[in-house]
Amino acid sequence: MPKTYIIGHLKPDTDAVVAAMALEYLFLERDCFGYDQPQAVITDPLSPETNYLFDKFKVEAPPLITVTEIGADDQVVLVDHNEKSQRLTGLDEARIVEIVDHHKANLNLSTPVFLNFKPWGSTATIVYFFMEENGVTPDKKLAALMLAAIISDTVGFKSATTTDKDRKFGAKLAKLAEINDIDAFAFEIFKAKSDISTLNDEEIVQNDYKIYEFDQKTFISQLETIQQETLLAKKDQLLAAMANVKSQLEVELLFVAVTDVLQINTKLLLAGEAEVITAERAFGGSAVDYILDIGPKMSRKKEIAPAIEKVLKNNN
Ligand SMILES: [Mn+2]
Repeated sequence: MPKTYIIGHLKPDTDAVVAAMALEYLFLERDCFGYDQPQAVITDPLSPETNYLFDKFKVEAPPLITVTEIGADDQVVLVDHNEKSQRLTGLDEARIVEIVDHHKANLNLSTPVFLNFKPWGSTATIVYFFMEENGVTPDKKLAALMLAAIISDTVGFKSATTTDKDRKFGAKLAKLAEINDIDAFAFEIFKAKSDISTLNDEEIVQNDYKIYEFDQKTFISQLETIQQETLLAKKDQLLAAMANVKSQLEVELLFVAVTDVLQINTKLLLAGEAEVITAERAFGGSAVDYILDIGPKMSRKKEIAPAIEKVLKNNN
């Protein structure tokens, strides 16, 4: 019997994993979606933050699969991503039947699929909306994880991507999860997110990155942390690691955003002179020793990547 795999992006964050689990829950509760054996899966290991949350709430992680497990009769629902560069490598695009996402669409599929895009703060917010529409209530643990996903993606409802839907559904999920102190829960999540103790410098640079096909191929990674100063203190090692990653991944520009989620501030680490010029044009100000303070901008999706893209477009 065919299966329906529900898959988040490569190097999944909490939202990608939890939104997949929440969709599985919804699809199992309601036959009307018509999916055979819906199953949330991951295709890369969990982040320390997601591991922390699964330990805390004693929830089992979705199984880790490889592309060879997806058969010719199986279907795939993508969550929290859409473009090819962020999908499971080798995934046959003909398997995709639905996409649930809150990122900019960059698609050219050859067949019609269900597209559920909403410009909200997290994919978990969108899945909660579908749950409400269908009269489905997540259980207590899933509610806690969905709240965590919203908090993680919106940096505790402080990112520019936050919408009223995130706040409203976040409050409902907190009630279902019996979490009274949302700020304390957010701080726990930020602490877990900041834990990069098991990573070497190149892994730190690549911990949460996206490659954008702008006029120049551009790598932007983001470290959301409560220890911005500690991270910047090892700037020289990070710059060396950035140079290595830049040549390994064959990107033309490489930026690492070090975002202090408590102070609400981002400092951009710049891999070289081209990045310095681009960043100064995009955000104003002057870089000092390959660091540019871009102030309270925290959203890669809404603030950082678009500003860089605009400068690169105007260059040509
Ligand atoms: Mn997301």
